[in-house]
Amino acid sequence: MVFNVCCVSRRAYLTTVKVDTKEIYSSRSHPATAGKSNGDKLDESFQSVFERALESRGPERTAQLLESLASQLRSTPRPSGGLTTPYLNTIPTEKQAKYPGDWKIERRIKSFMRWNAMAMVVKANSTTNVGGHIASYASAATLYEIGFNHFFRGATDNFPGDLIYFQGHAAPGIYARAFMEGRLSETHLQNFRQELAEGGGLSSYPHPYLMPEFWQFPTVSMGLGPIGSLYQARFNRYLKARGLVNWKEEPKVWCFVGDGESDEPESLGAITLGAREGLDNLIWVVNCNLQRLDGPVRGNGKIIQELEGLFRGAGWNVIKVIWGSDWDEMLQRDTTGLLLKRMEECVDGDYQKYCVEPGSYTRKHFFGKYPELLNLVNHLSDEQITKLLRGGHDTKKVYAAYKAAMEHKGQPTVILAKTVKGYGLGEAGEGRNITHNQKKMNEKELREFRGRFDVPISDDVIADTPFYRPPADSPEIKYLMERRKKLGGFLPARHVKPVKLDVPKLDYFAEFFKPSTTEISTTTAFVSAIRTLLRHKGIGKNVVPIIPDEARTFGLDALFREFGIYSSKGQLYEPVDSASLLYYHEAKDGQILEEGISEAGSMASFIAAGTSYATHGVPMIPFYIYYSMFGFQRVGDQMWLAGDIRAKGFLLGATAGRTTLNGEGLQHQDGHSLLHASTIATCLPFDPAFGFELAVIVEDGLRRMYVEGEEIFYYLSLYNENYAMPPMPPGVEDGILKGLYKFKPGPDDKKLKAHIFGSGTIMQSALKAQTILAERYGVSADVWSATSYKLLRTDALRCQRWNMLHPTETPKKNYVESLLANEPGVFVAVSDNVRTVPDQIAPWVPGGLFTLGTDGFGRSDTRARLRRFFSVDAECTVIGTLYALAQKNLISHEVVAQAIKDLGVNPDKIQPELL
Ligand SMILES: Cc1ncc(C[n+]2csc(CCOP(=O)(O)OP(=O)(O)O)c2C)c(N)n1
Ligand SMILES: [Mg+2]
Repeated sequence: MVFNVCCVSRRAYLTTVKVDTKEIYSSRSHPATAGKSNGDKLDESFQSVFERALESRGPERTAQLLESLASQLRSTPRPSGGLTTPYLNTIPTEKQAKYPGDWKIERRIKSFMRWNAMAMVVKANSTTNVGGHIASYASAATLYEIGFNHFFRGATDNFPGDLIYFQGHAAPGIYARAFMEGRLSETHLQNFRQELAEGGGLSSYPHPYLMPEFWQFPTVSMGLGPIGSLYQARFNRYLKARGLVNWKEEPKVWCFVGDGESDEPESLGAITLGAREGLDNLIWVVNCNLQRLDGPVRGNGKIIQELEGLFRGAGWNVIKVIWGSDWDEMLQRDTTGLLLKRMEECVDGDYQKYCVEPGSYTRKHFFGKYPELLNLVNHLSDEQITKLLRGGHDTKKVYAAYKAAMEHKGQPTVILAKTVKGYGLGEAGEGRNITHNQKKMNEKELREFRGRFDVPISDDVIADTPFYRPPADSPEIKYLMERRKKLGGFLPARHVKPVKLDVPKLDYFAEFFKPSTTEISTTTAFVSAIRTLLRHKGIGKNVVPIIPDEARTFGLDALFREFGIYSSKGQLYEPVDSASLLYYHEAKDGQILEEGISEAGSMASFIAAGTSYATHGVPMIPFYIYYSMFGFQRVGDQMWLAGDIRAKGFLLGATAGRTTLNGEGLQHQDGHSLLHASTIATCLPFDPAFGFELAVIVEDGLRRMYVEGEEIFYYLSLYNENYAMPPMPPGVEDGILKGLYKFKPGPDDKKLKAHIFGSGTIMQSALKAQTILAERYGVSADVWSATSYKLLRTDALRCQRWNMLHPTETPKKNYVESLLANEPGVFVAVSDNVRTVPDQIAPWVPGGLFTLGTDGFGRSDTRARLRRFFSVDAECTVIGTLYALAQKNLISHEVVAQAIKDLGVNPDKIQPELL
C-alpha cells in the first residue's frame, strides 16, 4: 500500500513523501535489515522527514501525522493488528542494558529453588491429597529471581519496601526462596498446605491472615491482585501528596499476573487509571506461558499481541520479552524478514506445540514452512533447537526489561514475558495441557528434572524428593544473602509497627446522644459523624472518605469543598458550580477518593487505605460508603480479601433495606448484605437504628482498630428514611456493641408479655406495633434493638463449642441466653432483611424466635405498600406477635384471625418469597 504524507519543511514548502507500508513493516528496526540496504536508506529519509516535520509543524501536528500513518499501517492486512508492534522484543539487542549479575551462580540458585518448589508439592501429595502447583512457578522462576537478585527492595527505616504481588500459584517458589534464605525450615516446607500439622505449615497461597509476618497481598482469586496493585500504587501517591509519608525514595509496586488471569474483568478493567495518574511507580509482569488451567489462553491468536494492544491503548509503557538471546543471531541473519513473518503467522497453539514436540518437529514445521528459513538453523542440532530459549527464561533479557521498567517515567509499565508453562518438567508436564494440575512425578521424571537443572541429589534418595539447601558458607547462599542485604532485606515480609492513633472518646459524639431536632436518617447521622471526624485534630487527617459516584445520593457532596477530592492534577478547570458554596473541588492534596462508578476500584482503595498501617506504618481510616446492593453482592470477593489482608476501616452500605429504599425496585433493594457480611471472620456487621447507636459503634471501631490494634473491619447498614432520632437511654453502650439491648420496655399493666427485636429502620414498625399491641390486644411488648445478629451468634457458637468439648464442667451461658433468661413471653424479630439474618440467633432464644423479614425480590412502590407486601409493617408485626402467643396457647387463634380482619391485612396476599 502506498500513501502520501504531506509535511511542511523548514522553508515552509510543501513536500510529498511516498511511503510504502510493506517496506516499513519489513524494515522496522529489526536486525533483518542490518547493513546499508534500501531499507536503511528509507529509514534515514523517514527520519529526516520526521525531524523536519517536528521542527516546522510542532509536536502536536507531527503526532497527528504519525497517527494517521499508523492508522493506515494498522489497516494493512497483517497477522497481528490493532495497536501492536511486530512480534519481537521491544528492547533491541543493541539497547539491552548489560546484565550485572553472575549468571552461573544465579542459575544454580534458581535451579535449587525449582527443585525445592517442585519437591514441596510432590512430597505433600505423596501422602495426602492437599494439592499444589508446580507448573506456574516453573514458568516464572527467572521472572522472580531477577527481581529478587537485582530489583525488589526490602523495607528499611524510611523506606517501606517495594510492594510485590506474587502470583498465587507460584507460592511454592517463594517459599523455596525463603527456605534458601533460612527464613523457613524444612518442617515448614514438609508441611506445605498442612497448616494444622505439628510444627506449623505453609498456607497454600499468599494469605496474610494465615501467615501475617510473611505475606502482604492475597492474590489467588484471579484479578484481585492486579486491580489491588493499581489502586495501591495510586494510594501511595495519595499518601505522598497529602504529606503523610516521608520516604527516602518511592517504593515500586510490582504485580505478577498470569496470562490466563488477564481474562478477568478486574485484571484489565481499571488499567486506564494507571496511565491517567501517571503511575510510573507500578510495574506489571504478565507471565505469558500461553496456557491457563484447561489449555491455551489464546490458541488461535497471540496473547502477547492482544495484551500489547490493550495496554498501549490504555496508555501504558509496554515491554515485550518474547525471544531469548539464542534468537538474536538468527534474527540478525534474517535479512529478508522471513523469520519475523513466520514468527508473526504462528499462533499460540503452534508455539505450545513447539515446546512439547522434539526439535525435529520445530525444524520441520516452524522453520521448514519456508525452505530458506532452514538455513538459519542448519548449524543447530535438534536438541539445540528444542532448547532455543523464550525471552521470559532468559536472565539477560528479563534483567534488561526490568531495568527499563524501573527507569521509565510518566507511565506504568507492563512486561509481557513469553515463557513455557511447566518449564523443565519434560514429559511430566512441560507445555502440556494437563500441566497446571500436575502434582506428582515418578522417579524417572524426577531424575530428568534433577539432571536438567544439575541438582546434587543422589539416586538412592531421589524417590523421596528431599529438599536441598547448600551450606551457609557455599558460594550460592553467600551470593543470595549478599544480594538481599544490598537490596535492604528479605521479601515478602509484613511488618506491623504498633502505631496508636489519638482517637476521640465517646463524649466527642455527644450531639448524637441527644434527641434530633429534625427527622433525619441514619445516613444523614453518618454524614455528620464523618464530618466531625474529618475535623478532629488527632485523627482528621487519617480519615479517607471513599465514594463511587454516589456522594450526592448520600449527602456527602457537602464535604467536597471543605476537604477536596484527591486529584494528582489538581483542578485544571473552573468547575461549573464554582459560584456555589458546595462546589466540585478537586485538589492535589484532596482527602476524598471519588472513584467514579467502580465499586471494585473503590473497594481496592478501601483495602489499600485499610492496610496502610501494615504497608506503610501509617494507619489510615477508610470510610467507604456505597449503594449497599452493589457491595457484598457485587464485589464480595474483595470484601473477603479485605478480611484475609487484615484491612481495617468502615464499610457503609447505604440505601439499605428491601422496603426502606422504596422506589428503586428489584435491582437496588438490598435485604441480604448483612448475611453476606456475617460470613467474613474479621468483619463486624451492625444494623443501627438510631444516631446514638451509630456513634457508639464508630467510637468502638476506632478504639479497637486504631488503639488496641485489632485487625478487623466494620460493616454498617445505613438507611435513607427520616425519623426523629431519640436520646440514648442510659447504660446501653455495652448492649449496642454486643448486638442486643432493651430499647423500650412495654407497659407493666398487661397480662400478656412479648418481645420484639427490631433493627435499622424497621425498628419503627416494632415501636408502632408495641403501641397497637398494648392499646388493642392487652399485650405488653418490650422493644429491643438488635444491632448485630452476627456478633450474638458468634458468641453463642463459641460457648456451644466450649460446652461440647468440656461436657463435665459447668456449661457457659452465651450473651443471648443470659440476657433473655428471665424474660417471660414470646419473642418476635422483624427485619428489613431476609429472615435468615435474625434467625441466626433462634436456637438460643427461650421458646424460639418468630421472624418476619423481606425474603424475595423487591418491587418499586411506596414504603407502606412494600412493608405490607413483605409483612414487616407495624400491623403485620402485631399479627406475628399475636400468632406467636397463640402458638404457645397463651391466646386463641381466633384472636389472631380477628386481628387480621381488624388491621385490614389480606390473608391471601401473594407470598414474596415464591417465584
Ligand atoms: C477468580 C478465580 N477463578 C478461577 C480460579 C481457578 N484458577 C486457578 S489458576 C487458574 C489458571 C491460571 O492461569 P494463568 O493465569 O495463565 O496462570 P499460570 O499458572 O499459567 O501462570 C484458574 C482458572 C481462581 N483461582 N480464581
Ligand atoms: Mg498462564
